[in-house]
Amino acid sequence: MRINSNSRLPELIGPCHYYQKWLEPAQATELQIMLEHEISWLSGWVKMFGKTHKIPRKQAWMSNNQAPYTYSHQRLDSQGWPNELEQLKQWLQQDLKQQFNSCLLNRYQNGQEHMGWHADDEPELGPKAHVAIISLGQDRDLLIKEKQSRKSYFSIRLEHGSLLYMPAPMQQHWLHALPKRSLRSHPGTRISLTFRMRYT
Ligand SMILES: O=C(O)CCC(=O)C(=O)O
Repeated sequence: MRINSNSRLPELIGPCHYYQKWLEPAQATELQIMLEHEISWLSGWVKMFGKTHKIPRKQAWMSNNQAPYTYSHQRLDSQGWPNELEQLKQWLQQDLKQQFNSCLLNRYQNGQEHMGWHADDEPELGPKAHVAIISLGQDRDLLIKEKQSRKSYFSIRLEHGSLLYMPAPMQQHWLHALPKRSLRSHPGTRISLTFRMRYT
């Protein structure tokens, strides 16, 4: 698998850098099929306002030091890095000149599965949190809005094989979400690989 060297220059959208064809479509498809079969995709529940809710997507977690990922009383244990993801991590580090040591994987069965507004600003990510999202499968929209004013607002179409880089200090000032879409317009499955650098 090799990165498409024609699309190394990102498009700047709000506080993000978007690389439309960071992976060739055929490479991205191969990777998606591998991940569908070789990853243990877990359903999870979170507690909010005293009620337990099923998380509307499946997840998996990988970390260099095997540390688990925990949030809202949910715990994901680290799975081993498949060679293909280890390779992607190396390429990201070369292209973005940043280090990554963990990856949260999200699997959205179709447009009905989603992720609410949040920032990736957990203390473990440090004050300069940077996150890189590789998208595989069904195109989905990522919405971004300013935390304070809620006035600046962007929508980014995350395409098959794309890379969205969210550099520091974006997580301090912006929220992002992957909203629900209709089954008719978004029938397919999407996997996102969200690479991070954690300090615990
Ligand atoms: O699936 C996506 O692209 C969004 C992922 C995300 O926001 C996150 O993992 O924090």
